[in-house]
Order: sequence, then C-alpha cells, then structure tokens
Amino acid sequence: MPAFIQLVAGAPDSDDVQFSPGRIAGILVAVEQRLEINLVAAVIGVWIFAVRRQAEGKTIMKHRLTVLALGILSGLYACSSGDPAGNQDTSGTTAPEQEVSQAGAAATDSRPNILFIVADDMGFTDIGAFGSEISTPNLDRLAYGGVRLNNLHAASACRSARLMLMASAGAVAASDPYPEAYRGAVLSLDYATIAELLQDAGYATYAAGKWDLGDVPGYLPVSRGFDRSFVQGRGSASFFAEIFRGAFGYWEDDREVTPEDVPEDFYATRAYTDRMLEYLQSTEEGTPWFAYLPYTAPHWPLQLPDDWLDRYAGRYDDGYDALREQRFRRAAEAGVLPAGASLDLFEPVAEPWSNLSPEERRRYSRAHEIFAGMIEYLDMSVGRVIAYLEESGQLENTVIVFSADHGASAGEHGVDTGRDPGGGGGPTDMPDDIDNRLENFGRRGSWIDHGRGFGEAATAPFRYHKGTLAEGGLRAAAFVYYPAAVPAGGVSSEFMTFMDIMPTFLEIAGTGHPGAGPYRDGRVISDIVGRSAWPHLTGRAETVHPPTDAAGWASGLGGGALIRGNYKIINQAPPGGEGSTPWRLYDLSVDPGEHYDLAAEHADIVAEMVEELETNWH
Ligand SMILES: [Ca+2]
Repeated sequence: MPAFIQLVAGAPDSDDVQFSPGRIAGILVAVEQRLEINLVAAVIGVWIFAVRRQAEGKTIMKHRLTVLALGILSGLYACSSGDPAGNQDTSGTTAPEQEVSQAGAAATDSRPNILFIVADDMGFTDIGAFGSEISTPNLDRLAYGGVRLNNLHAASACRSARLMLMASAGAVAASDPYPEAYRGAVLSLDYATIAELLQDAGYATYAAGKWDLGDVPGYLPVSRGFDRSFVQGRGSASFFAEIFRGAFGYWEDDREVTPEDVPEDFYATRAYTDRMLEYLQSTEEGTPWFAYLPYTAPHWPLQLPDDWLDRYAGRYDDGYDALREQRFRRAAEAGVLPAGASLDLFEPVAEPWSNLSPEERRRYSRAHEIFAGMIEYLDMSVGRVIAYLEESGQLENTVIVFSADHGASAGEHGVDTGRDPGGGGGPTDMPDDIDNRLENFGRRGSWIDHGRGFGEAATAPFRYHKGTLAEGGLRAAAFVYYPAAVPAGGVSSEFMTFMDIMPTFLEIAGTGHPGAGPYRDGRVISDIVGRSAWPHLTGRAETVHPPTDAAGWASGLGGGALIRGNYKIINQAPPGGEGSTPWRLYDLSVDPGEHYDLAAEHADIVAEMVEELETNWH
C-alpha cells in the first residue's frame, strides 16, 4: 500500500489485500513479456501448420487462422501500448500513442467495462463506509474493496456537477443558454461528452437516471453519445407514475415517456436499475461498455414504495444534533475523514433540535426516515447490478466508481411548519395538488425534503451543504472499486474534481481526448481541464494534480470559490445571507472545516487566486 493512500486499520476486508500496486505492476510486466513471447511463437506455429495442411490438400481455413493470428498479435500490441490495468505510466490527459491501442483492442477487446453510479443529494456520511447507520451492505463491500475518496470536489448543485463531469470543464464554460430547455440552459455542443468519446473508442454506452443537461431534442443523452438511455430529463420529477409540478419528465432514448407508458407501480430507482440491466444484457459479447447510472435518490421529493416507508421508523427521534455527533464518530472510526477534520468549531446553521416543537420534530425525523430508506433502496438496487455482473462473469473486468453529486441537500420545502428554519427559509406555500400531511410523507403527491439540520448532520465536519460552495456543498463521498489494479481498503485524500472523471475513464478505456478542434457533425470542440486520476488510484502516482492546477466555481453573484494546491478562496455569503463577503482563504490540507481565515496573512495569494477565478472560471 503506497503511503499516499492510507490503509485503514480495522476496515472490513483490509486483511484481504492481496496485491500491492507495485506487485501488480511487476506481475503484469512479467506475465505480459512471457505471454508475448509464447503467444507470438504459438501464433506463428499455428499459421505455419495451417499453410502446410492446406498445401497437403486438407480443408483448413487459412484465412480465419491468419485473422486470428493478427488479432492476437494486435491485441498483444494493444496490451503493451495502453494497458488499462495500470501497467503504464501515462498521466497526461491526451496520449496519442494510446490511439493505436483502440484499433488493436477491437480484435480482442479486454478493456474494462466502466460502471459509474451517482447518488443525488447524498451527504458525505450517508453510507456505511463513510460513517452512516443506514444499511448499505452492497456499497460498503465495494467501498472497502477499493479506495475511498475524501477530497473529491463536485459542484454546489446537480446541474453544475453534471456539466463539469460530462465536459471536463468549468460549469460556466460548459453551459449554453437555451430558452426552451428546463432552467433555460443545456450542455454546450462545444464539448465532447464522456459518452461520445467512449463511443468513439468502441464502447457501448448506456445511461439510466438523472440527465439534467438539456431536456430538449438534440441535447438528450441519445444525442450526446449514449446508445441507449432512460432518464429524467430535468431534475426533481416524482418517483412515481404521476405528473408532478406540471411534468412527468422521463425520456427513453428520443421519446418522451408519459405516466401511461409505465406500469402503475412505477418507482424511478427500480426503473433505472431494470433498464440498465436490460441494456447490459443486450450488449454484444466482447464489447466493453460504459454504464452511467446517476440515480435520483435520495433527492427530493422524498418518496418510497409503501413497503419501504417504515424501515427506519423511530430511528431519528433523537434529532439531527445527536445524529451529527454519531456520524462524525463513526466516520472517524471508518478512517474516512481527512486530516484536520473536527467538530470542535462546527457551527450548525439549523436551529438546535431542542428548540423544535414536538410537531416539528416529528415532521423532520419522519422525513429523514424516508430519506434513509431511499438510500437503502438505492443500495439494494446497486446490489442487483453487482449480482448481475457476478453471475455473468463481468465483475472482475469492470471498474466501478460511486460518487455523490455534491453535499447533502438541506431543503426545507414541505417539511417545515412555517417557522424560519434558520439560515433563510424554505418555501412553506405549496401548490394545491400537493399533500404534505405527515401521514402522506413519502407517498404520491407529497413534496418534502428532510431539512437543513439533517443535511448538516451528513455534511459535518464540512461546512454548510448543497447549494453552497463551502466544503459541505462541494465535497462528494466517493470510491473506486477495481481489485485488478486498485488497492483494497485504502482512503485517498488527494484533491480531485468531477472534471477529472472523464480523463480517468478515457485512460481506463485506453484512449484519450482528441484535444481542441473539429469533431462530429461539424462541431468544433474545446479541450478539457481535468487530469486522469488513474495513475494515482492504481498506486503509481502520489498526486493527480500539480500544485499549480486550479479548479473554480462561480457563485452566480460575481464571486465564487477556487481551489489551487492546498488553498481555497471563497466569498460566498453564508446560507440565507445576501451577496458576497470579503474573500476568505483556507488551507484545506489542515483545515477542511474552513475555520481559520488566512486572507489577511496572504493577501498576495488571495489576489492571484481571485484573478485566476475571474479569468478562467467565470
Ligand atoms: Ca444533486
């Protein structure tokens, strides 16, 4: 285990570590060299044998054997020039020599499949391997069997995270105005998506879940590189077969789906899983695939099938302040907290639980019971996909990445009782067709979230929550599972962003981004910003980014946040506040809770970073 990926003592399965990255690399080199020599000899032997047999008048399919021989040779060449299992030291985002491997790999394609699972509005400590009491055995097994990430930065909200993910660029750059689309914007055609580039590399590409990058023809997944897709085109549709806030909002490929098109017992999380399993089963044998599974759970409206509604009944009666302390302890025990994490100076925005009325407590705790059930349902659904991969013999050759899309939601809608919940209120007025009586929580027609206090319980020790550029908004719980090359049982505190996911996947697929220039359909695309994390994740590189790399987020108010090296600047006002504050500067390597403002000491660093933010990220 390399020192920069911490092996966590006592983590389940940590005793089962069989391969250090160095050993893997060594074994692969040796095996590959032997295989190469032996197979070349065997192929030549078979070919000579075939020619001789044909000369003797026997019916031998010389051409087929020749093709087979060339196939094996080109496959070997692919292995040696772009080994996806981590036997190559390419840390750049574009690797021209890897383009060769695509052509070679087509003959004997052993490139790994890529399964990318996203949870929507899930907090940092909401799964077991990150400190949760919620039952997530399937995710925990994968998390402890791979490397957990505690310094992956997404964005403050769903769409900006997806823009950065799909384009490997800043959210402002990757977004284009489009008045007819939901929220008036789409993912710009100036960027090739992960799916388009993996399609170019010969991967089958599937999406099931939340798209949120343009719910209009020409911008749906089917037009952005996905062979098959079943998605919520916009955010926050009902999980059931019902029109919700004026729309149903689901699309299958290029066809808008109506509630009449789906079964009466439609439930979104189940439907995404069913569709993805269908897509995977339909894949031609030998074709590697990219499965993008951005679940909409546990995003509001908090909803569950009736028989799942009461699984956590009574579990949150002690409230969010107690839960926050418990989560922090368990996350520390699980070894997943970064250096400097502490609750000592943590100041929740939500009102203390003890100040709430009995009715308020009942509503918040009930909402969080449903939220917890949605996470367990998501875990059960992931388990279905993993079971299929195991049964079909594909688990070992599939890189599985799981991530939240940002920090926990702190929405107050539907759950509050009219009191200002602290830090600015949520909407208390609801459309007439919404039924937010306590007894209807989680059922059809309800529109609730779980409130700021339970959101903060899951983002602590990080400050604030979804919708903010504080670490509680940006930092996403994540892990990478691939026993063939990723060490088991570790935790990486290396800085990464959602923009790094595309180049990472491209490297796994043995390909690279083509760079700025002409692309499909007359488009001219921009280059990417991210860097591949694969050398780091496979134990061959200490860092993903040099200290000069920066990542920025705009607040929409002329301010924002930028991280460069260990430093972060931010001028966003606290939740409920107006406008912006003076720039603050934090050293995240020792202060991930953003408590010690260093701006006065390092005015020069602040000035440099503000200029960087304004030049490249606005
Ligand atoms: Ca989200």
